Amino acid sequence: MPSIKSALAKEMVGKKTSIRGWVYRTRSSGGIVFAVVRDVTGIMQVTVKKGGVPHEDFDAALKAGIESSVVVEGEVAEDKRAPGGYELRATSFKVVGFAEAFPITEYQSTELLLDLRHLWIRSREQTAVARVKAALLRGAREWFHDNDYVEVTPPIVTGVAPEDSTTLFQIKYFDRIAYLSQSAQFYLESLIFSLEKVYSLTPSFRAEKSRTPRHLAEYWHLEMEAAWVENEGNMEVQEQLLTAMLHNAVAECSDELKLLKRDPSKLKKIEPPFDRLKYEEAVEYLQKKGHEMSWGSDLGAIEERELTIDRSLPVFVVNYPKELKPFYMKENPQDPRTYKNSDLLAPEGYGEIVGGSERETENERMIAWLRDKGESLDNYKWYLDLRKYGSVPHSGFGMGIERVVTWVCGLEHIRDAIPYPRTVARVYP
Ligand code: NSS
Repeated sequence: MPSIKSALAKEMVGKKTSIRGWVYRTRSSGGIVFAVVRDVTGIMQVTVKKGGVPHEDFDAALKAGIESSVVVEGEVAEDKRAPGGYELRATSFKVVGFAEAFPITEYQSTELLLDLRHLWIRSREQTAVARVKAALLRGAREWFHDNDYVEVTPPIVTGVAPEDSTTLFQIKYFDRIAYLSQSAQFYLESLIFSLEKVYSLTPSFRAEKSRTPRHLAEYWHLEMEAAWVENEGNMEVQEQLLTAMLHNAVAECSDELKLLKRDPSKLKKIEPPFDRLKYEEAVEYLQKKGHEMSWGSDLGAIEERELTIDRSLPVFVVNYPKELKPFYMKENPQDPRTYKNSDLLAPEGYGEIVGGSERETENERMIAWLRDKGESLDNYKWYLDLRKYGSVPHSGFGMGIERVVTWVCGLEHIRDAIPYPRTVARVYP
């Protein structure tokens, strides 16, 4: 069956065609039903005239409320007032599934829309976000493929905590305790000794109790790890990958971006290199702006906003103090108080979208750290083994896909970057 987009064309005028989709709007006056029908490609006005269709079809058109699924046959005609400039004058109007009174109307509370998420995801905004997200991911996969990375499939049920152990989700795993993965990093590290350049796209879990507009309990994590790459090379991969993702989203989804009130040309202008700002310089800048900061202060949402609000390109903050970052990062020989690491911050105030580093290759320092934190070395034995058998300099990073989508689509809250957001307050629907 032809798509709505293909029916909305000058050369279709006077021709018979059929469309199918869902009633988006409907009204009737004086023996005519005007129904706007949507499918994945667009919306089209259908006019159903009493006498122009079989009797039962006209009754069906009168009864078919918003979100009823329909198949319509008719003739395309020009109509300047109709969306897209054309309408379908129905000769047949069949309802496939009647819709009860749709519970979502124009003004609804955020909570209600979250309760009705399974229906709200049909909205044009949510549909546009889903398409932009898919285009970003396709851009990423293509870039990795073109650059000889192998996609791998690490486990989600794990016994290790690469990041903050206070945000681990524990699960009952037969007669033991296991965790939902926070990051595939350690498993990716193990795979570089044979595959050299790997990436994965997996759900990651963080038991974040705080309700913030940029934290989910479950998010999609795009991670890469590569042998023979130092921290600078790691940042170059991030710049190129992100640029490829953005440019693909612009190429595939400029209409969706416009619907979301984002200017595609702004994203198109983003190209490497991105600025590199030392943590120390970031702190100085923030002090000048009146923030109370000193060496060792973390950069949270407020500080990242200040650092990026006036920028149109992403920016790397590099060489964080060790106390702010995890144990697996490589010490910076130029300033041993810091690591060879980077956070990539999105512009316009959005803040962190990627965290990455060169990895420590000496076991001693990592063992000392784990002991210090009271971690069981048994759980990490396999990870520490990797340094014993032909270790090489290597680096990697993790990108929070919903963080990128939030920025690219200009969303106020990260929950709108995923169809079914999981937060401390919500696992329904
Ligand atoms: O904790 S990270 O900063 N780093 C890692 O997990 C590394 N082990 C990744 C690696 O090197 N392979 O998380 C990486 C990114 C971070 O920059 C955010 O963009 C995103 O993951 N992230 C989140 N997104 C949404 N919600 C939450 N709670 C969240 N936590 C991190």
